[in-house]
Amino acid sequence: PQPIHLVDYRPPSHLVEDVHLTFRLSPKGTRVIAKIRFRANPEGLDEGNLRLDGENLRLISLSLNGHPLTALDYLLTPQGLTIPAERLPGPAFTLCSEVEIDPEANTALEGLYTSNGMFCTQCEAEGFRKITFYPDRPDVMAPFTVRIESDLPVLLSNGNPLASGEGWAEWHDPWPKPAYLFALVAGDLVAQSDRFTTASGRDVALNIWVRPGDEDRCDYAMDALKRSMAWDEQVYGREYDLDIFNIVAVDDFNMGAMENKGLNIFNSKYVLASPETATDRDYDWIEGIVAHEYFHNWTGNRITCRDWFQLCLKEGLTVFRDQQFSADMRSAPVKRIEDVLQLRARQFREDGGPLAHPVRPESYVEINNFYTATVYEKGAELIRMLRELVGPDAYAAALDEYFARHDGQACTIEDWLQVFEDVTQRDLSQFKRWYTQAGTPRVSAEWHIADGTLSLTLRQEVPATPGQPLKEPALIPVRLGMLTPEGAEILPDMVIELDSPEVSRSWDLADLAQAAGVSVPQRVIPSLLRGFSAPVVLDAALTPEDRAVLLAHDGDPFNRWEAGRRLLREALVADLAQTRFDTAGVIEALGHAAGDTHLDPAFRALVLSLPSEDDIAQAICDIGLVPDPVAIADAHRALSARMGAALGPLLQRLYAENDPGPAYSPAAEDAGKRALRNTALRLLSLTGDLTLARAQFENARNMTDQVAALSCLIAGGETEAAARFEAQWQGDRLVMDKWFMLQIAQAPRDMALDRAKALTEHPLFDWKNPNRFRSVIGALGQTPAAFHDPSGAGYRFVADWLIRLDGLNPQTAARMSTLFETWRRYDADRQELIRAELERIAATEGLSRDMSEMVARISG
Ligand code: HT7
Ligand code: ZN
Repeated sequence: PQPIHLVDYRPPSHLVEDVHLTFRLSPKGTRVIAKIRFRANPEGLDEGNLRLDGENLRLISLSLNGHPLTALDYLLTPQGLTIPAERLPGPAFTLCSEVEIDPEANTALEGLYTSNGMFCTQCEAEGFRKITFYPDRPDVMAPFTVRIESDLPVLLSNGNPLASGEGWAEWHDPWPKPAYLFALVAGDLVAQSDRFTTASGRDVALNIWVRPGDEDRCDYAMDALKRSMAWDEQVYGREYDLDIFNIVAVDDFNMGAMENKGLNIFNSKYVLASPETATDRDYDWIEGIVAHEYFHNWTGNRITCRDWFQLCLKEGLTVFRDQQFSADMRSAPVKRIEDVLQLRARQFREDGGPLAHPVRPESYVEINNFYTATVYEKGAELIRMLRELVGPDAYAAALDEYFARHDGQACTIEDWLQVFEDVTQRDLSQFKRWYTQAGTPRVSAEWHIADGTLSLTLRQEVPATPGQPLKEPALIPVRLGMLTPEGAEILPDMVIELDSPEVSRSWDLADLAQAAGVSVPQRVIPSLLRGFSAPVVLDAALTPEDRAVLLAHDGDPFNRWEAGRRLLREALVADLAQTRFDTAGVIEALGHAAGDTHLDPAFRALVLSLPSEDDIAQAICDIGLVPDPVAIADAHRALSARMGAALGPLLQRLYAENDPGPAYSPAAEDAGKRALRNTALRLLSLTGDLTLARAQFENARNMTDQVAALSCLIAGGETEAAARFEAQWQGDRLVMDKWFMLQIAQAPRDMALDRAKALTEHPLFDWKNPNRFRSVIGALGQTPAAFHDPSGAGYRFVADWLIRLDGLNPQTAARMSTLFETWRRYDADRQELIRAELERIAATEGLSRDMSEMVARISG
């Protein structure tokens, strides 16, 4: 297939006035009758043919203005249907079509499909064309009226309910929307219901629809929804705009959730929670994803994307908004650290490898492959930087103007930046490079004191990425401060705009000292990139002693944590590179921070947690060495055990003092205590003493504690606990996903691969369910020592399963192929083994467009 290019964008030849759809639901043969009123687009540039997308549709009948069409009147291909301009009756006309589709055979989970006897849809990005013939592109927006005919008791679609009767229901969505936001659900469902009154007094019915028996697991999602609605009113002035808001939980779902207008559809993992079955992490995810999908109502639905190249317009902004929301609901510094951990783990990895692409890509073969960490997470970082650069008030004014100017439109990044330029009178052409240039910029810093003057020089370099050998300097906001060796802040917190390859600043040190009320220091310690003010890699020649000062005293909590994290990374790298390092000193400094009861327990838990094995592999690459995943796993475990031993009494105390008590609350305070307690438990257990873990496993009253204890026991080689967990939870799909995953991810490294293989034989291994597939095959791929087993058996295992899944569900299979994206990091033998697997996948007959594109890009 040929790539699609941004520069080739053309406005549609026809727009849609309105759409009426009738669904006669049947699992193997659903009839879809569409009545669409078209009008010629005055801005259309082509010859005026009517081009409709359509895939896997059995055409039953077609008529124009009531006159049946014959096969001579149109051109039908596997991609769609075209009616030539000369066959159209004029600029405005009504097209009626009837098609038949097979939801039960739809294993790709795009379009209309069945899951546990219910019907549901997933239309983003291009699933609507599997439902009916339509201009399936986001710049065609229309109001929809939908009639559903089925014996199933609950029949839902977008918008407000119009009417219903025995075996049918009608819905009307007055807000013009692109087809990707269409949704339909029909099933034997029950709702947990509530109400919300908007700021202007609109009474909104809220429902969360689930399978019977799950209704008591919806409290937290409902609570998160109401908080999201209130927050969007308070912070962005955005009110909900329909009489009803429905959420439906589905077990078989390719991603997390989908923001269909008025009818969000969720992977059940991100809706259902009870203290016994969900961890604190699950509660966090639910809160964040419910908010994210709700916030799309304005950033995505009311204002949508002109074309899929503009995906970051809705996704980057909505991720930023959900990050702000979670920061307001919980600890802002902890949330920022967690977001940066994610960004580095997923986006930096992507940006530094063969899959690097700009936040706004310029071409794609399969758009599903571009729902990436770069579009989402780096896209959110760009909004954060923009806010940092213009200030919070101008940001708020620009957002008001964006909503006022573009409501009801399908927009571009140019439209977005224009609003900021107009509101702030600032030229943002350099900032725009963040959208068009791939790669993570590297920022380096040098500083010195001479003749009483403190000088700081910042330099930037944007690395070459596939297809983009040369880069222009980015506009990088570097927030910073300076500390004395005693830990006093000597420079007021400020932002330097690094807008050229090199920027220097200098200050009179005596003036700074006087203003800060300290004596003039001999040297200073810069605290750079505070709050992680830009998505860059920072190189600053700080000594371990400097970092220890920052860990103990930095006024910026992010950099405080960052200092400890860098120390741990350096300790691990030194161990692997066999260089000298004062690891004992690092552990002691971390112990001080972790023991500081003035600090938030959640923050202290993060201070005690080690960089991931994947981070260490990257750090080893960064110093020009070849990482050995097996050695990294051993070093990682050894350092944890060493911390457990050296900090034993402190960890015992943290464990004892941070018990939130018998009643479970998912709120940040209690969750933070559990995080600290379970981090202590982990380090203690890795010394080989499993006494505490055994006791916790016996007595756990919530899933957070049960999973934490089980992880320690599996890591300690105990198999009995896993068997008991299985016996307890075998009837619960979501909990069993955890069981499958933990047995691989926590296994002693030489056992993980055999475990994964054995688990694929387990009667509950339903590989067609994306969550279960991810919890086994994905878990193995994310367990570096097993995946990178020198025999190549890990690569073979993953490749075998990707080939198998690709035949059924290309989207989920292709996403998981990113497990191979870092292949160039490794030694020649491993590279050869991976290359052979990639070639084997590429040579598979009938390989999907999704997977072909991914494998070609990864292979480079
Ligand atoms: N906008 C949605 C992205 C999406 C998706 C969701 C579920 C299944 C398939 C999907 N394809 C694209 C989710 C979001 O960003 O909120
Ligand atoms: Zn989104």
